[in-house]
Amino acid sequence: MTYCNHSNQKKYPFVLPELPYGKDDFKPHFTAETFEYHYNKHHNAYVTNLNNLIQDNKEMMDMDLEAIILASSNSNTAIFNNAAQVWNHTFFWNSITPGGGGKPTGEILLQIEKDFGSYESFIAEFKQAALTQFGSGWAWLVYKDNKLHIIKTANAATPITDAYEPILACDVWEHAYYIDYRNRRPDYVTSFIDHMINWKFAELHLAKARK
Ligand code: MN3
Repeated sequence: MTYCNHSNQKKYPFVLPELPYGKDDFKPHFTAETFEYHYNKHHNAYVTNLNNLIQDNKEMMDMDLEAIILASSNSNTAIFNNAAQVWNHTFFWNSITPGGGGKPTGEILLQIEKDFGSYESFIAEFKQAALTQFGSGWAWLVYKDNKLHIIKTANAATPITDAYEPILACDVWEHAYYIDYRNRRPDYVTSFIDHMINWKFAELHLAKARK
């Protein structure tokens, strides 16, 4: 089983996946400089590190990225951290789209209203998770046991090791917002929610998770 066809990669050598939009497309919420650091430097470094770490590991060289994440999660911190960050970042870049955000429609809205009571309650809970993740980490909308949940993970930790189906990811590492928002994580999270969320991507994953 694959959690995300966009984020999983079949085998070594792993690559930096292309962004599904231009680096200038999110202004003023993200500038091109944010992408130059966050994507071209941070995300790319995880890819390079992962390839270096498994280049002599015959077994892992034939595994897909998700299999490496699951296989290393309790046994090899360096491989896990880099593999999970390659996956998490690819999922994150797909979780945002230019002109996105705001209240969704359709199936995803119905499921949000069923599981959180209202869109407003969902936003309040998502913000709470994103703002209370101490230090580096992620806020996630996930699906498990026929229900949406909001969770947060520290550092490279990823919901797929707990068999959650990821629906949306918000990177709350300082490197995600420091260039455009300095230390104002709340303003970044508000921009993410109001102007960036890719609800089509979320709906695709909701449909997949329900099967
Ligand atoms: Mn990041």
